Amino acid sequence: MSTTSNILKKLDGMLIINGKLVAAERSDEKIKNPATGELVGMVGVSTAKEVDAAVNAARGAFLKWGKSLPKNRTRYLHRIGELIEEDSESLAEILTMEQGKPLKEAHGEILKLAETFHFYAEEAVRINGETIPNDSLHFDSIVIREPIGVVAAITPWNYPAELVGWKLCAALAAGCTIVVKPAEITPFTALAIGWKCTQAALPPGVVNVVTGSGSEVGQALVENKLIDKIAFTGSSEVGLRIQKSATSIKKMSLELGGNCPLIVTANANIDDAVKGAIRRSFRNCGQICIAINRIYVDHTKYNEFITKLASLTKSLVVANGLNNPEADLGAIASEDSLNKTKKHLEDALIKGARLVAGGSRPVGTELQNGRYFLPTVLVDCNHEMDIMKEETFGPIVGVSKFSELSKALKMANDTPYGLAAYVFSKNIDEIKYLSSNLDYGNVAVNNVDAGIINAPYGGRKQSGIGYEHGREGMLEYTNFKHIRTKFTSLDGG
Ligand code: TAP
Repeated sequence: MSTTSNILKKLDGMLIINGKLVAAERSDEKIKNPATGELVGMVGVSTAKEVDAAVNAARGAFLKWGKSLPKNRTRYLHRIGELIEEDSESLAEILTMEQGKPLKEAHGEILKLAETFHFYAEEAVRINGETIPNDSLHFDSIVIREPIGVVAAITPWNYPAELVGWKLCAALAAGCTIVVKPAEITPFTALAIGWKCTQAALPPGVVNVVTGSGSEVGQALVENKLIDKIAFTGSSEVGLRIQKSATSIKKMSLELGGNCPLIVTANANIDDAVKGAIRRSFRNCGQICIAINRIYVDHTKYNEFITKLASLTKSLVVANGLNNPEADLGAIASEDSLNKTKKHLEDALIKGARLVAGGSRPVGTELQNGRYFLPTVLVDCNHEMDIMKEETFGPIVGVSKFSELSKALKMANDTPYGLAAYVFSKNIDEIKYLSSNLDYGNVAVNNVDAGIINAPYGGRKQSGIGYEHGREGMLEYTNFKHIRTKFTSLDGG
């Protein structure tokens, strides 16, 4: 039996509570491979008692972990990172089997997860405080940072490794303990990460994983009074529900949806812009919060851009990501994403858009049982169309032309979201104008990789509150404490 099947067998129907894999009381939830419809495994539907056990374990573990030496936390985080690297191929297979993305991409995600462990291992020893000037020499004020306590991490299915890792690593580095609730359709990657933590002999209770639906298990965590912070990534709709439904005061970071624009100016390198658009519209089948949903192209470059975009899109390979590790697109993870893609396509066509690539399921018997859709490009779009206003979270993009840069900027900002925006231009004044005025937490210029692990990453407006990545991502798991001390002067001053 392969290592991957061994790991899956070990995790089947399990939860991770207090440092142990424990069989869930109820484990009748089927996880199916979106590329084939085959069963990947059975997963636990945690009961209220199991959720409480996980939270209590994290609460108990916090007493020691929160006071542990930062350099010890560094050692554990590096060790887990190493274990993940050692098993990266099997972990990537598990990710592809439950999520559908091509194996090469899944492997890249697992390696980035390991990098996150190493990054926060180093940050753990840099939680510095401050000294504050007082109005008398007899007083000293210092401000220190202390870990918040117990964190509930609620994560989506599109990046099942990285989105757990950003929370888990930053929380542990800061001295918090954690209960992770991954998305119902991609639980095994999170369980495998939790299992790696137990293999690294992390003290029991520091990392716990419960599985089951958001409305029951996620909501139970939100309402649990022993949880000090909710670290959530998911849709704006669920983020708002979580914010409204907490029954006690808790810290929250909410990393939510996006509707990200790309502006291609008259001074852009069109080949680079097309390549960027392809990568950020169709990678992971467009199921990424920073996906390019809508593109605005200067009228002088419009025909060249759409011709090249359509041609390159048609050349992309859609395949079962396990058998074709290098495919450009794998299966779509969620039925909802597929349905929304079709709905946005239909809506745009009715309202006058032109279809220049994709628009249907790919053909081929190998793909017939999977959830697939061809990467799709719609041109001549406008803001009457849902595709230009709502996040699709599928392999489709809308393109529109503009004649004045100020109008392109206005359209790009015409959204309740504020996660990421993209610009292609070789003109320094255009770059300054757009990067200063785009109302987004992340702006990428002449590239489409808006996030790096050592820079803060977060949205504004309906895209959320709080930051992940970087030192800022770790400080989200700390509280300030001001300590003001009065001294009696020994020198008579
Ligand atoms: P959601 O449906 O919002 O689900 C996210 C998580 O919340 C899942 O674990 C879900 O559980 C859980 N959940 C659902 N209802 C809940 C409730 N009432 N209380 C507590 N938890 C609840 O999002 P999704 O469909 O998985 O992911 C796609 C969305 O995530 C997109 O909008 C995307 O833009 C956003 N996203 C944002 C970012 C950043 S960094 N801003 C990154 C990735 C994705 P179940 O799925 O098990 O029901």
